[in-house]
Amino acid sequence: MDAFVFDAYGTLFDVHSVVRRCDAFWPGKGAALSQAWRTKQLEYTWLRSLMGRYVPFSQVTREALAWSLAFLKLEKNEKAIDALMQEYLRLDTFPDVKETLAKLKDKRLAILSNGSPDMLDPVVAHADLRLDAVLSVDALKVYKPAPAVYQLAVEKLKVADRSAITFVSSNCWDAIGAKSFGFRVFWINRAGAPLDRLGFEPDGVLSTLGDLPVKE
Ligand code: 2OP
Repeated sequence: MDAFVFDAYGTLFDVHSVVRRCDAFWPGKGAALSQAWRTKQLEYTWLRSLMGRYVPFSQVTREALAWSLAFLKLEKNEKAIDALMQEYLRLDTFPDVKETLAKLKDKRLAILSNGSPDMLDPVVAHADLRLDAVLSVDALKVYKPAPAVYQLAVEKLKVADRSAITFVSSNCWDAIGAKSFGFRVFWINRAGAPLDRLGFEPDGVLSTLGDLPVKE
């Protein structure tokens, strides 16, 4: 395949390293806060796309955190919010990321993410990932799974056909959106979740990134 394109948050970067930081600020609430935050963050991307009211992922992420604190009746502490937002800029990669990308070194590798450049650039630099492109929806002002987002990868990677791209995501709805668009798709189903019923199925469902078939 010509190119491998990866989702960022939850696929290459482990967003739940934020749980520990949440727990430090609100002991015992880290998991609940991290879960509410991630769910609301994604909800806001879908709603803003449908409303035609795009704002960058950094703003969506901050607003989703503010909602989650109110939802869990935790005090709104600007210092803690700033610290948690900073955490997003230095997320750890999952353990099998580096070795998997190394196995793909003769392919073109890219990230295609909802993340805004002010979030993606630092986290990619922090992880020292070698990529041919880091593509943000911010160029289009619309979020995944809008087809235009996946089309961005076709254009920027200059592949002959969208089927020449292998797309990898741990977010089932993103994997299905990419399959609906026409990529070859692997869903990294680390949590063993059921497949979303959205009319399309990934070409493969894997439990870790390391299981990605790198041979043709
Ligand atoms: C991303 O990085 C949605 O988390 C996903 O685009």
